[in-house]
Amino acid sequence: MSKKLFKVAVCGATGAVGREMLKTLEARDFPASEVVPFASSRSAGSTLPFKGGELTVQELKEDSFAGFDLALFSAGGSTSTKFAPLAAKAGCVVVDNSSAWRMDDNCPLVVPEVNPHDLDWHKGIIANPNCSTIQMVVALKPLHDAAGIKRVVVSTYQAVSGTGQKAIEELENQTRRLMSGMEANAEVYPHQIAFNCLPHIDVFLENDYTREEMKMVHETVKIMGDKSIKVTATTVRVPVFYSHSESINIETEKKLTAKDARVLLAQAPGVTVLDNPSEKIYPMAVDAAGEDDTFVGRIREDETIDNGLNMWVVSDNIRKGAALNTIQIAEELIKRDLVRVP
Ligand code: 25A
Ligand code: L14
Repeated sequence: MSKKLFKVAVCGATGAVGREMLKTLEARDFPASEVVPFASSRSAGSTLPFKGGELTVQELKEDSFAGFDLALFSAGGSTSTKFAPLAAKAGCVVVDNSSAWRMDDNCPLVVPEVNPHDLDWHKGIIANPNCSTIQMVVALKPLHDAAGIKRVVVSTYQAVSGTGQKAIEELENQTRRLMSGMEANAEVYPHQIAFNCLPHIDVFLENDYTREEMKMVHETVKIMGDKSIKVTATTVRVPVFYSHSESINIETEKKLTAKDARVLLAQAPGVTVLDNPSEKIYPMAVDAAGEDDTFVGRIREDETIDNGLNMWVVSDNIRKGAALNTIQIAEELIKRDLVRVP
């Protein structure tokens, strides 16, 4: 990695993902000359811990980006829609966590283990995929390269932290109240989330799928760079704080045995295979929380078709699903000498 240092803006720094971005920049010793946290006026003046000291949160404004090299965004779609182009105009390369730019033809959608080469054509704004999509494509990529994936059927079990800090508190409060014989009020989610499963993430669309489900369909094709891959998804919110789990069924062109898949996945970057049923070893949300890797287990052949596999894929949605992937993109940009707006 080059010795050059970069001035980094973290936009949405007070959120669940923004806080994790600061921690990740620190933990990976990111080559930053300066890191400045930005959020809305609500949080301006508050402080966030960084490298043993504190950083003061600044209000994000139109003219905030002068002099910065990189802007990492996780402040929701409307903030990114407004501010990411201003940052790029000021010469700052943006890596954006929201859904705003992902399907824009001018923006690469990148998971560094899968399609780092797409960074080469960036025009200033790079999109970070949806958390459920990221962990799925990390596991699909080595299998697709070896055997050609035709179809994916995925069901997710998604943690509340994906929705942000308020949802984490809602699950805590509802659990405490219900255990004390009190009523649970739902504010963040449309129904009680404690002791429940909600087959509803993001909004319903005209085809009766949710937007979260259709993100998995469209983003997977864009990241894998293969329009022939068919994906169908059911996304479910479960009462888990950190880490999304996914049941994934794939159909491939060529035959892969479960053993073949285990070997391929064990060699894949960013993947840890945890698959020893006789010892009760398989990926679990509580173990993946706080880790960087995507964990894959329960790998078995689908006995209803010729070339099919089932697997269980778990990863920390705030880390690989958001903050870590964003910073890995920034690191890959540095490696490729692409931290400049063309
Ligand atoms: O539109 P999208 O793309 O679908 O994204 C919707 C939401 O999904 C999250 C993210 O929530 C986003 O808001 N998200 C986005 N990408 C994600 C991904 N890949 C993702 N989640 C998972 N994976 P979030 O909570 O992580 O981040 C919200 C941040 O956005 C800041 N923000 C909002 N409007 C802004 C803005 N920043 C700049 N300009 C604007 N106009 C927001 O900052 C937050 O950082 P804030 O200052 O407006 O509000 C933070 C408030 O939260 C309080 N708080 C924090 N912890 C607690 C708390 N309050 C009580 N208890 C706590 N424990 C802070 O005090 C502050 O008031
Ligand atoms: O598209 O609420 O990145 O779990 C990720 C978190 C959408 C909502 C995204 C959640 C968001 C999702």
